[in-house]
Amino acid sequence: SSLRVVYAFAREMHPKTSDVFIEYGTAGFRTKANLLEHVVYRMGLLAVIRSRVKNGRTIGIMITASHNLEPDNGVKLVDPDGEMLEQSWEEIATRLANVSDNDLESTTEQVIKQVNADMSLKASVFIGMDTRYTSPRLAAAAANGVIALKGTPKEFGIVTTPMLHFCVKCRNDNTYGTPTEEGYYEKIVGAFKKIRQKLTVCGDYNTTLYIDGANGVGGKKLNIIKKTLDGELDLQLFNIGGNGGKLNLNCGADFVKVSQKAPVGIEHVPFQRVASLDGDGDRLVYYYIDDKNNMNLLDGDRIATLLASYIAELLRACEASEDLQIGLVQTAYANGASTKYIAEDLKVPVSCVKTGVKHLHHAALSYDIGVYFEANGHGTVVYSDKAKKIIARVAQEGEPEQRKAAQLLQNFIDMTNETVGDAISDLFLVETVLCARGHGIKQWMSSYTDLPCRQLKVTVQDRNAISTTDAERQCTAPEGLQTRIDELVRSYINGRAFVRPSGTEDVVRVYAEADTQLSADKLAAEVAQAVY
Ligand code: 16G
Ligand code: ZN
Repeated sequence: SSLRVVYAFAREMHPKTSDVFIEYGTAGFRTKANLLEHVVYRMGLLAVIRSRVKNGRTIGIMITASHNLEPDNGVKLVDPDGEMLEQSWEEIATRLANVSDNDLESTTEQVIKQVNADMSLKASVFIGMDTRYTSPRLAAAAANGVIALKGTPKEFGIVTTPMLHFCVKCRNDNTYGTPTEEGYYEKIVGAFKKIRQKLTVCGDYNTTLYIDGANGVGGKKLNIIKKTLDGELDLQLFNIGGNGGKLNLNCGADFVKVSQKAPVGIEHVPFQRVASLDGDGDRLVYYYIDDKNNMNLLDGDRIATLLASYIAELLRACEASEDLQIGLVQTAYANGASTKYIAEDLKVPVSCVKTGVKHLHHAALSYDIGVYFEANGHGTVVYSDKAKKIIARVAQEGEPEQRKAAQLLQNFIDMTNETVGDAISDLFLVETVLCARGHGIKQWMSSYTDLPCRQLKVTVQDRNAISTTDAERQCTAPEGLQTRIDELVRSYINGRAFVRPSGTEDVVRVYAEADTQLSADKLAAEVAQAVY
């Protein structure tokens, strides 16, 4: 059959060159770029099958290893509504990635039967990639996989991960926007401009914002956006590639969050707010250096609380807060001080789920308006149809003051990339809230005080020997480890610690917080010892 030719082609063009087992993890497949070509080709095949199971709706393939260093790369699939691949398909993806070239044909047939795909349907696949030099080759392999099963690939070239999610969503639901990079700017940046016309720059807010682009795609796209902003925001871009800056190396959101250090490549001015993006533009943290040269970090928890408190404020102004339940979703990494602030000061319900965007996103959908953020800066806001309807009604029919608030909220919703966490969209949301309140970075920082914390990673023989429960806050195996952690934690004021196997690296992660940095460091080190 013609499919025979396809599999023979795969064997020659994108052969499996490694026997190392690879798994579809928290964020798809991720490893050294030179081990990925056959995997990506096969994800092209799988995306076509998935598209047909979804009646020909478009599926996305993103080539990126996010905040990892340049030699790594990765691939993940995006579902029709712009969400992460349905969890039950992760095992299928893993199976298809690991079979030998000889078994690829029979395994693909098996998968087609198992998921009951009608292979006579049309199939559409959007492919995007980050700035890694290995990405074009991998994107081409993905396209070959799509073509092999007679699907239609559309390559977007270099885009942020959230841009690809956005385009997939728009292609399948044209009420959401236009499925192009320009369509993304039109909707998200357009909404920001509309909102800025309604606000006046006042108080301690100033329009200068420094950007740490991690030498990745996000900074490059902000450089395009910058030219279209007239005075609403004065972006000073650093680490946008060039000048010998290496992707994610000592810069970017992950570096800033984990090391709690300022990135290289930036001219620091005391109290100047800096927005730090990760390599594929789906994470955002802020920081500033103060007059004592101390680093002050405003992480995902801080962004979540800022957005949630502002949305709650607008809902009250719309007199819609009775009808609409807003909630916040975090993970075990959320700083204890933020959780306390949300519950006690904002009085917003807060829940904790396992690490990984899909878990947060899913939990956020259970609220009328769900705000979710990982401490590392990945997050967004999702609005239910009910919320959108009520807000639209108030915007039309409310009293003048209510109407104004509801219209602001509508722009706020348009500015949000609801499909996934998005550094660019989140940046505009944050800047909007600060501007609306006339707040500078110090006022934002003053809402609560973070507990000092420390993250470590430990290399062990088998990280999967560690099992966790209660949203990763407790471990159930190996025996005795949790008891030991409890003992260690008990001797610290405001102590809290947990361990979990990483979903993206062959390590165990340790998190600790306590009343002082010294204590947090010490507790983390002791817990790391206990893991060995
Ligand atoms: C991935 C996840 C991120 C999570 C991180 C944890 C997505 C799109 N990304 O980057 O949400 O925080 O993994 O990594 O889900 P770890 O398991 O290695 O700690
Ligand atoms: Zn990322």
